[in-house]
Amino acid sequence: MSTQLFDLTGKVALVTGATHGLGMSMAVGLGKAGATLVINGHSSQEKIDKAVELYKEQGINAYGYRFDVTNESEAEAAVEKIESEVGPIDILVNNAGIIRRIPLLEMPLDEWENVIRTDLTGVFIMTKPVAQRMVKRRQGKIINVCSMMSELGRNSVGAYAAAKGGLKMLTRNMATEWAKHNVQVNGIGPGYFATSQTAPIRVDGNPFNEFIVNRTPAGRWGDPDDLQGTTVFLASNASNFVTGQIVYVDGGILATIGKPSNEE
Ligand code: GCO
Repeated sequence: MSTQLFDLTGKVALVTGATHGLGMSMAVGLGKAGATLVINGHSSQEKIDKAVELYKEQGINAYGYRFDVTNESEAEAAVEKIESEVGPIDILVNNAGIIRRIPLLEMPLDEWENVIRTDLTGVFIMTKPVAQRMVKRRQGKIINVCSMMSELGRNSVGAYAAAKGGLKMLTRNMATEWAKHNVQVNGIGPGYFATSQTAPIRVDGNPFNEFIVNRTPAGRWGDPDDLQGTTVFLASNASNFVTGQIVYVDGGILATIGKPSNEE
């Protein structure tokens, strides 16, 4: 019974930006639960092909498509193509995102717009053609990758925080509009994870590294695999009456104000 609840056999899952990092780890979780994976990237076809090979090596049925989630006509055409070549998209994970660490007083408008366009508008652009089809079929699971910055500010990440805070509300609004069509929309908010995105702030000697370990009740950076259980849950029948929630997978960060560095 419980394994059936979480089984994704026969489902098609599109995970954006899943050529590396957290997206790849979430996608592996879905693939291991039985889903056929479709990943996207927008840099090079070579990078996408390499990632698809990595999935296949793990016994996962995977396909890769190159398109830009911020380009409406490309995203619409890709959804059309994926549905005719692979099958109806049952699960969409909006993972593609970027960050710029620039203080607001110095933030050039074009960098601000780039972050908002990718991390917030991109989710709207990508989700619309997928959800139109899910609503017609009366079935679908959408997972938006939020952040600690959906709840908290931090010096230098203002545009990212604005986008991820917006994404939390976009998630709730999508959930509101589509619940009656049996489409569930939830968010996953990763805490601080050891990925290439956080590599520049994880280097030895950077006080931020120690700060995060101290600020996280679990006392460590997240391992990308820590996201797989929540992803599978939100993609499966186990969560059929769960919608509009943001599940923070953060080792306890949001539960606490933190502690002084001299405290165990
Ligand atoms: C930062 C980090 C974060 C994390 C993550 C936290 O500079 O503060 O990169 O933004 O990537 O999103 O949830």
